[in-house]
Amino acid sequence: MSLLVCPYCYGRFKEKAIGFRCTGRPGKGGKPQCKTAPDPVLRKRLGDPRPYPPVFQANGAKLSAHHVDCGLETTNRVCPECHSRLPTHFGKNESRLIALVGAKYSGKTAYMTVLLHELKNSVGARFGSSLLGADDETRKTYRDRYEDALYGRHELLPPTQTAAARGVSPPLVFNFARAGDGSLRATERRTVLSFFDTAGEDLNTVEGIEQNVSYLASADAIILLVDPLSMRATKDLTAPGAPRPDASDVESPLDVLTRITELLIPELKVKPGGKIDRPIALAFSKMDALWDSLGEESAVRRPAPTSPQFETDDSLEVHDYIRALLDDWDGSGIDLALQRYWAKYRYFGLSALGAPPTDDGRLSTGVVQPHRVADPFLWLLSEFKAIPKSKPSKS
Ligand SMILES: Nc1nc2c(ncn2[C@@H]2O[C@H](COP(=O)(O)OP(=O)(O)OP(=O)(O)O)[C@@H](O)[C@H]2O)c(=O)[nH]1
Ligand SMILES: [Mg+2]
Ligand SMILES: [Zn+2]
Ligand SMILES: [Zn+2]
Repeated sequence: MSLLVCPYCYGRFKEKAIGFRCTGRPGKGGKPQCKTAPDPVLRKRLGDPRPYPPVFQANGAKLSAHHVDCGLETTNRVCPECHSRLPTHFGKNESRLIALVGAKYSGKTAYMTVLLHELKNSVGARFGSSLLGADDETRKTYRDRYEDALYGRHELLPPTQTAAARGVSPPLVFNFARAGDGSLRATERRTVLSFFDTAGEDLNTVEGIEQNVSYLASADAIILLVDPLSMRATKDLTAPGAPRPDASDVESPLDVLTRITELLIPELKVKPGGKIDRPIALAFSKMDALWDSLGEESAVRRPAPTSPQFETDDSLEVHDYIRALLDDWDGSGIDLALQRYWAKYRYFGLSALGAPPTDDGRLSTGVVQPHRVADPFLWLLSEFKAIPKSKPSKS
């Protein structure tokens, strides 16, 4: 049986190794109540210093276990590596880790915030799906730190702190659920999703890379966000007033792609001449700043499809369009690298905000107007067979 991967620490283990955390309720049959205390494992791995009842080992393939000390049954299953509480039915459902990476300032935090918002709302309506934070921490952090800023106060989010500066911070973990075939006995299909908001700089430092290695190597798929404005050739195409990154400060998209590739090849034991067998979505962010340079009829400017399946033809048109743009933007090295080292890749063009922000870090139109943000994610879900996809009309 294949190993499971913890959505919180990316540790790998067998289902049987899953641990249990006692409920901490008063004992049964004259047995004492188990005491709560800070859990050194949880504190070390995820920086959580709060007190919890003890963890014990039992058959992790079962959904509950009896704690001998207090005689009580518990359904609170925990990761053997970091002691995080695992999502309900973990190990019985699909669990997919999608890594979101990109250079500093490429738009990762804005993208993650808007993507999750879209998954809850418009994508939910389109696919009959729901997205719920898997734990209290995720629900609270997403709402307080991300959603309220962008959707409530219309402010951009501050640059993400590096791993070294912020210490450990757990990823956001969600349950994506979709009703089955619509029949009466519709079974829900659930996918556990884990998002880790990396700081772009973390791809530059040794500590940062170490943290990212386990994250990237455990991921089932990668979304690599690329800021088209970081490519020199787009300078004259950028809408007037749209902020551009300081070229001396950000890494080129090809450098980031090369680094990820070099990191994964040994980690995944790719044979010489072989390819990395994880799908990678290379998504150009901030396309709003380049609207006017794209043809009126461009597939990238077209609104995303609304049908309850992934539209393959539409996606391939966007893919081809971006590939052609890459040539214009002196980015053909990116395509060569993807062809050579990655078994499955696709290009996307999107905008999280819909319009360039103001200089003082606010939304210029006052509202978030996302464009095609869910595309890369839906492509990956369709690759995982978590949502249906249409057949391409030409092959
Ligand atoms: N035009 C435009 N600009 C965007 C968009 N999303 C983000 N930006 C700009 O890009 C800047 C960086 O965005 P972030 O989301 O903080 O980027 P990041 O990749 O998380 O950056 P680090 O955390 O420093 O690695 C923002 O301050 C915005 O100015 C977008 O959809 N359109
Ligand atoms: Mg960030
Ligand atoms: Zn874990
Ligand atoms: Zn107990």
